[in-house]
Amino acid sequence: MRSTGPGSSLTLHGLGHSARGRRWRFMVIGPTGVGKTSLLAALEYRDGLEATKTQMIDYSGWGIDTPGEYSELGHLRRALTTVVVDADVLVVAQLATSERSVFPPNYFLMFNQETIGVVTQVDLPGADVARATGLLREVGVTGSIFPVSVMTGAGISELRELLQGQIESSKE
Ligand SMILES: Nc1nc2c(ncn2[C@@H]2O[C@H](COP(=O)(O)OP(=O)(O)O)[C@@H](O)[C@H]2O)c(=O)[nH]1
Ligand SMILES: [Mg+2]
Repeated sequence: MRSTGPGSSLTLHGLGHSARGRRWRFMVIGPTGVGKTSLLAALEYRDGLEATKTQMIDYSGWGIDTPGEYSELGHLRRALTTVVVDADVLVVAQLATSERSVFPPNYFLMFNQETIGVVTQVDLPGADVARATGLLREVGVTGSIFPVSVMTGAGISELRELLQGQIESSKE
């Protein structure tokens, strides 16, 4: 389902195109409440705290937003394996204060796309970036890992720069 939202009016997108001839996209994946929608907003210079519950896969912004149910146990996670074909890069979100991942070991090794990790909400008390990084590696995230907070802005510009760099190289 395609909808219009604040993200669709941005010039940030850069209009990169992948080898398959459509716009270069990344997809943010992770359980409910980890901060996917807030992170996407912050990457687009929108207010990161306006997020409401994500009901559907949202293609309107710079990155593709997914409802947490697609990452959690059950039939919808199986659907994730078909949904990710719309993305060139997978951004896997792990909450900094969580002691576990919702994904099975090596889950992301089944995808051809590059996988980037984000450790979210690192401003929270009890945040453990090393533990969260270990969890992301266990589930098969092989690319760079960014500790981020939309509250403090930590890590946001670094992640944005990496994604913009990928857009630029997708145009070549
Ligand atoms: N303290 C803190 N709260 C955050 C951060 N990112 C998101 N949140 C809050 O966490 C909740 C879930 O965020 P949301 O983006 O909707 O998560 P999603 O379900 O993964 O899309 C919201 O109440 C956000 O305001 C963060 O970096 N720090
Ligand atoms: Mg959401």
